[in-house]
Amino acid sequence: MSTPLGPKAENARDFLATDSLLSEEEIMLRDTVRRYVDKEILPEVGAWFDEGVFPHKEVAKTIGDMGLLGMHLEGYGCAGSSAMMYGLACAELEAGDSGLRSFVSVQGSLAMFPIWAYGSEEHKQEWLPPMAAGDAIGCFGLTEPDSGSDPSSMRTNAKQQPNGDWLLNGTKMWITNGSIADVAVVWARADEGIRGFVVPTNIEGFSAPKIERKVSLRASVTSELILDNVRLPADAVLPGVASMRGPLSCLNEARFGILFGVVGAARACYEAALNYANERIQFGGPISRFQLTQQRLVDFMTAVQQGTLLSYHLGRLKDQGELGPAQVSFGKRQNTRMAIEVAREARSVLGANGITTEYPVIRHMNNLESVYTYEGTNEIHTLIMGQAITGHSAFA
Ligand code: TGC
Ligand code: FAD
Repeated sequence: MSTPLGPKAENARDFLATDSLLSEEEIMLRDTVRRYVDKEILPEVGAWFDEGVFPHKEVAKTIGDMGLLGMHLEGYGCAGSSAMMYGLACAELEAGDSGLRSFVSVQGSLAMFPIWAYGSEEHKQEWLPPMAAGDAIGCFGLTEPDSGSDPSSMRTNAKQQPNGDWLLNGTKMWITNGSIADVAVVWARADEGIRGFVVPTNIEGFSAPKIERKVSLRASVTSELILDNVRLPADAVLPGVASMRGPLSCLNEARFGILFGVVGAARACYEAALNYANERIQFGGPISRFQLTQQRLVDFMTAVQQGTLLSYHLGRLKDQGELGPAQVSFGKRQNTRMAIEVAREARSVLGANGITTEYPVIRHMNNLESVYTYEGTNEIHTLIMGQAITGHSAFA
């Protein structure tokens, strides 16, 4: 029987031959990350999820050596890759686990990016090279217990003392990498506006208790940050920004990685369902021969391919310097919704086996609940896009 696929589409993974939209260099990077995830992450990550652990030191060192930390930044030990390459890496990492992609997003886009974009030369020299190498870990403190979707209502405050020192007080909540971080970029309200602070986590008055009992992103560390009269020198403030534009611009970077990443998670769920359906025998043959199963598999494949095309388009726009924040919201919202729907439905293709972490699908499904909420919830991105097309802000 002749193949239903065109000459360039190698298999069910790439039905529309989307690889033809990538350069050789991009494919090489993508395949390197894919091999790393297949060899070193997938055999272990189910157990990490079960046990609620993330071996951050080993992982940070390996992916630092691979040049994936802060890879889209220039200089200071960073790889200076294109946005497209960063996105492709995120997709492969998240095909392993959203916790792994989260680690890379937070390190590169939320902790390194503000230091790179708004920090002093001393901040950059001190922190970026070890963070790029995976020798120092960063976190990003914006959300608070009473300030999630509306971060401009934050209460954490920074008061400058007569000698120039800053005194920070407040609590940050749901902070990825919080209790494993060497440095925290903390956003706080100062007299002149919202400021970012570079806080070494071994400083007196700083603590980061781990948040337990999560059933999502279990292979990722999530923490509270408590700032109890943390005294910082005058030069701990990021000099380059003094408004909500600071933290919100970092979110553009991380949301961009997510809109690629979740396609990797969806692809992993689709492929797990396809493989399972081809192997699982019921009524005397594989369940993949049933029309209803084929419809589900085709729906998954279609959704993943559409998500891939969307991510590549937005990646190219970003590399041309033409990607706006509302377009990032389009990608984050649409691809996350797509991934969570694929994961939920793929889980059911695996029947009872689908409820165990022997298979990756329910792990991805649970992880994607966090991804749906963090970096701007589905509703917040809907309203950002609503404002872009109507001109009316629903936040006012
Ligand atoms: P608004 O009054 O609209 O703007 C305030 C200032 O910010 C500027 N701005 C942006 N700049 C760059 N990029 C963007 N996307 C920007 N959006 C706004 C704006 O121009 C203005 O600048 P200036 O210089 O005039 O002062 O802001 P608002 O307070 O009304 O907020 C709007 C809203 C709701 C969209 C924003 O607050 C929002 O995005 N909320 C969602 C919060 C969120 O996403 N939090 C994420 C926390 S970090 C996280 O979840 C990490 S998960 C990590 C992992 O991957 O593991
Ligand atoms: P809320 O803002 O209270 O929202 C609750 C519900 O109300 C949501 O459905 C929301 O969409 C809806 N809602 C709110 N406002 C509106 C509106 N105007 N219109 C319609 N509906 C609305 N934060 C950090 O700063 N750094 C991190 O590293 C970080 N890591 C995270 C890791 C994990 C695993 C998780 C789960 C969260 C993390 N966050 C982090 C926090 C995350 O960004 C927030 O959870 C998110 O912004 C939503 O805030 P919230 O949970 O307080 O929900």
